[in-house]
Amino acid sequence: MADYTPKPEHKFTFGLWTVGNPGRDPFGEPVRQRPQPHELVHLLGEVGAYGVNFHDNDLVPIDANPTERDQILKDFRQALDATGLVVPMATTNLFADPIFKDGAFTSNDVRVRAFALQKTMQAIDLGVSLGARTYVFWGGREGTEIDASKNPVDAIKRYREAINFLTAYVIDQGYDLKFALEPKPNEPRSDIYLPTVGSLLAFITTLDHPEMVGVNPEVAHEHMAGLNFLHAVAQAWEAGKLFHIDLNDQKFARYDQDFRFGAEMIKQAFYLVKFLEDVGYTGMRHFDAHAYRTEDLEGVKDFARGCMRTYLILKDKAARFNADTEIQQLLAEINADDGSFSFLNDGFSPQAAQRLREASFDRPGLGARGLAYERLDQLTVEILLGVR
Ligand code: DIG
Ligand code: MN
Ligand code: MN
Repeated sequence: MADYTPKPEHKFTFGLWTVGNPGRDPFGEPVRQRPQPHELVHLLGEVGAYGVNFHDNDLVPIDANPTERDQILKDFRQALDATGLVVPMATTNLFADPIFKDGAFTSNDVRVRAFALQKTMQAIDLGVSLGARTYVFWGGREGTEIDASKNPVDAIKRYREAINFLTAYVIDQGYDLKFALEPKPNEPRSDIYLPTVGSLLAFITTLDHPEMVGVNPEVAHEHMAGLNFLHAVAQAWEAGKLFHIDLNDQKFARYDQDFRFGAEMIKQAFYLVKFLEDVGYTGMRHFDAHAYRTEDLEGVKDFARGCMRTYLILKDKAARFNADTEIQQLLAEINADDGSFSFLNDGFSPQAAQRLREASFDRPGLGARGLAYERLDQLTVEILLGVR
């Protein structure tokens, strides 16, 4: 029987806000106690995680006094030492406090924008002090309910100014830190700016230091937009911008469900794991998800174990797919190339254009060609069903 036990080399990480989620939702009060940060580190150590991430205020409450802060950080560091967990990523909570009700970096109030920058600088310092090398920006409140309130061009410019200011701050501090921008199309705002991976990849090219900035795609968020998550991740990877990834699951056309990885759309989860493993993605496998509201603390541990176990099972399925001779034979046939158009491999040249003009094609024959995708997909499904 294959071993699906999580190990440090798998780089599975969770945010404090995931396993610490008390189960509140818009229609109900918390159903679980929120453990202390150091207790959550021990919980993650118990289930076999590699690392733990946090928003500044997941770790240090926004109104904590210096004594409380010092104690929290002392306990947190002791738990990291005791469990061996690391802190690969940190981020700022720029969405919970009422001050951010109309945005943080894109707020119409310059005082709010300035406060958001100050808070983020302090949170970057905190994250770096605990070992973070990746810094995530999720602009949950950077959006609108009414577009009369804000010119979207101003909003984009303000977001750019904030990221430019903060990359310059990181350079000035000499931090070894990269930024990963996380898109989401809506919720909590009716519409959120820069809503998809594609939007952010375009935005990054307009920054002062684009080399420091990548994306943090989340399964649920691209699904909320009705998009193919694998395609979004592949474009980010191909652009050298897949700096982090938020794994979870989600029914299409629903609110942000942040379900356990693989809980809803197992085939999409398989293609994602296959991609990450095939291309040799070396980043964190971060689960930005939380347990069902029905669960107690033991259920939260089941949730965390399930995220990691499903990833490892799908990694094993991907290896089976890659080793399946019938599948690989089909793929070889589908992608067969007799080299007769290799003169196009180097792109345009007058010679290539001339040869192309002279080429003839069996258009009806090419149109009639059977591609055996039904067979290929059935074989894929049978691997997932465990009969191959
Ligand atoms: C929500 O999907 C966001 C926040 O939880 C956090 O800022 C980010 C970290 O991965 N994901
Ligand atoms: Mn989400
Ligand atoms: Mn996320």
